[in-house]
Amino acid sequence: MGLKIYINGQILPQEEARISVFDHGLLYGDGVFEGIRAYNGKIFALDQHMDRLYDSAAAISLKIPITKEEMANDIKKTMEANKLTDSYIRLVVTRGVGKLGLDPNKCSTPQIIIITDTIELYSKALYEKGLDIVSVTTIRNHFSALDPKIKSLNYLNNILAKLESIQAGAGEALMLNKDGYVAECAGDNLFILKNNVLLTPPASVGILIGITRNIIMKLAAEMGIPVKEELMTRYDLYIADECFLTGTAAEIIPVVKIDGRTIGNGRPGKITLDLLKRYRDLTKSGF
Ligand code: PXG
Repeated sequence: MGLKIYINGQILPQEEARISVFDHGLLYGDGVFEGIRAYNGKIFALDQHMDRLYDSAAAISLKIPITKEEMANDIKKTMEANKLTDSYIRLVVTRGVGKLGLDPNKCSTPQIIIITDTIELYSKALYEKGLDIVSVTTIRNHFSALDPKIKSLNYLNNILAKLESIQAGAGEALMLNKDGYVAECAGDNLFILKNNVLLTPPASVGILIGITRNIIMKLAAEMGIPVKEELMTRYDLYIADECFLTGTAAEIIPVVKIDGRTIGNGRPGKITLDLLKRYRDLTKSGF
C-alpha cells in the first residue's frame, strides 16, 4: 500500500500527490527542507527542527504561509494517516509555481510537502564495524555563495561530494572548506576525540548546524567530557583517537578509517559507543 502524502493542507495517496513542473523548487532548487524523526509516536527535537526550517526560509526570503504550531500539527496528522509511530519525516517548502526565469516574486504561494516514511542510511552491521570515509575534492559551499547553514533544496554540492566517495568505494565524503579546514560530511556532521577532548568544526568554517551535533555536544558535556569547536585539518583527523558522524537519520555512526588511515584501534571507540547509547536512550525518553 502506498504512502499518504501531505500537500498544502491535503493528505493524498502518493500517486495523487503532485506538484507543478513550473514550481521553482524543481526548476531552480528554490526552497528549503528538513529531515526529522519520530520515535514511539513522539517527534524528536521538534522545536529545534521547526526553528531551523523557518530560519532557512527567512534566509532565502521565503515566507512559510503557516505557523510552526500548524506545521507541527500537520506532521502529526500525516503520521496518523500513515499509522506511523516511528518515522523519518521529510518537510519540503518550495517557492511555488512561477514562470521560467529566476524571479521568485513571480511565484504563487509556497508549496508545503510532508512525507512520512522510513529511512535506513547505514546498515546495523556498519554501526558495529564502523565507517570508512574519504576526503573529496569538492569543497563545501562557501558561506558567501550559499551558506551551508541554510538547509536548501540546492543539495548538488553534497551530491557531488557523495558521488566522489561512492566512486572511491567509501561510506561517506569528508568535505573541506576553501581554506582546507575540515567542514563536515556530505550528509552528517563530524566529531573526533583526541586526548579525551571532543572536537568538532566551528560553525564559522561553513557547515549545517546539525541538531544531532548540538545534542551530542550537550550529552558529552553532561558526561564531563570537554567539548571544543576547533579548526581542524585532515592531519588532525588522521591522528584522532576516535571519530564519528552525527545526523538525524544516522544518529551517531562510528568512523574507523579516513583516507586509508586507521583511526584508533580500527574499531568503534568507547566514548563513541557510549554517546550512541545515551543518544538512543534520549530518543526513547523524548526530547
Ligand atoms: N550536514 C548536512 C549537510 C546535512 O544535510 C546534517 C549535517 C546533520 O544534521 P541533523 O540536523 O540531521 O543532525 C545533515 C542532515 C535527507 C537527508 O534525505 C538529510 C540530511 C542528510 C542526508 C539526507 O533528508 N540532513
